[in-house]
Amino acid sequence: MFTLQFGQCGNQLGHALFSKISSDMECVNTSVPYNVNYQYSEDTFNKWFSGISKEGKRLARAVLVDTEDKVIKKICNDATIPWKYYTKNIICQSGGGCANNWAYGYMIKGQELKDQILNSVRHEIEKLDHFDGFLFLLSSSGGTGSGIGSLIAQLLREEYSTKPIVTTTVLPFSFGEVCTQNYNTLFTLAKLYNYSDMNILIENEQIHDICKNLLKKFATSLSDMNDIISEKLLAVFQPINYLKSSIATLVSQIASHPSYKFARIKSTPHIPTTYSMYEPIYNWNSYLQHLKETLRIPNLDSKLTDIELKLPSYSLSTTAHHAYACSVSNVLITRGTATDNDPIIANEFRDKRLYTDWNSADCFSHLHQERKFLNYDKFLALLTNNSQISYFLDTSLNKSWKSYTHAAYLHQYKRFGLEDDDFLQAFAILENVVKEYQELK
Ligand SMILES: Nc1nc2c(ncn2[C@@H]2O[C@H](COP(=O)(O)OP(=O)(O)OP(=O)(O)O)[C@@H](O)[C@H]2O)c(=O)[nH]1
Ligand SMILES: [Mg+2]
Repeated sequence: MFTLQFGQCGNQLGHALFSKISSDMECVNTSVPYNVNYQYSEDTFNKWFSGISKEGKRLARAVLVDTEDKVIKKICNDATIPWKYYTKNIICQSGGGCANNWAYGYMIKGQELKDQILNSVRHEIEKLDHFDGFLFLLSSSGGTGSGIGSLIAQLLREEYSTKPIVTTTVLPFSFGEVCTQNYNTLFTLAKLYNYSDMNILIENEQIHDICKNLLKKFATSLSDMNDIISEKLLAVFQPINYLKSSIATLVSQIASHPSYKFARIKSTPHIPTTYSMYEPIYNWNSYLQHLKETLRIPNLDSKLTDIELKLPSYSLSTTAHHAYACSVSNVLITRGTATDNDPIIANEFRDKRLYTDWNSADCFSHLHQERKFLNYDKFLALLTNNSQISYFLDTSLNKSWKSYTHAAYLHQYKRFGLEDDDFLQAFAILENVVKEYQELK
């Protein structure tokens, strides 16, 4: 895996991700024999790191890009951690950022920095015997991550046409942030739709609520949120002991149809570290049921609680007010020990009624890793490509369309070379995506 971190969000999230990987490698309570854990640690190292520094720290296989140096300085000066970045892979200007403007990132700053970024990527890849794929980390609503990230996805797609590009796109809060965020999200999602193989969407608003409701963090910080997002990503991407878990296989299981390339990660349990010894321990079946309930959608105008914000024991209404989203495909990843008394039976997810009828053969797979993840007795993630995605996209699209019809803020994009045609093309791509997801059955 080759990680590319863009902008404030991408870099802070990347830093949290590598720290979490290191914590996972260093867990003592693994519940597997020494040799199995050794293999897991070795696979983890090979997947995410590409060497050891002179001081004995793991060197992350990552390239960092930003157009202001505040965040990069902060994350690279963290001397307390057992890993670090290669200094030559840090591509950072000390300017004032891309002013929350996708066009400035894509048309101007991206053009200035692209050769340096691509050279760092090529240099890292030359060192590898086997190269699995790219993982992009960025937010859709600033200017650097969204604009430069989009450009680099496009250029890497041309240069490495057969290598999977997985993007993780952090979506903004629905209110209270900057006025250009909906246009930036529009352009980012439209570009990545063309150039990435699978785009994992993370909603900041939902992550914030997970921190508040499940971790009981009443003053949630970005760092708390990045911890949760990292757990979600790693629950999917940490090693699993079969070939099946390569990035290419995962992408082909989840996003094989060119019209449906968006995915989300539902995961459980997320528990406050300080209280974990008092947390109830559930059996696998309760967690599986809980994850399945996260696929519920409201019927008609009824409102639905987001099940990911609840504990598994939350008693669900059994009245038939809710249906399940229609999935293109789901991959369930379970981590921890299963026993005869507490087996993992994933049949619930094989229910054909959860899936679109044209993908029924390959719609579901289950991967398991005995080795505990981050000291959790059990941890589960559902990588899901389903119709729920249309809700966010539709809302965001409507907001940007409304601004566009009032010609609001357009000059900020046109002054960097974008034209009405670029807006209309991006709207057309995403409107089509929303329609395809809404029509899933
Ligand atoms: N989850 C999470 N979201 C973040 C973080 N930092 C910023 N964001 C979100 O990202 C969006 C802003 O994008 P940034 O990443 O700050 O922008 P940028 O890519 O640096 O672009 P410019 O600053 O405009 O050059 C907002 O929606 C923030 O809520 C973070 O560390 N974690
Ligand atoms: Mg920034």
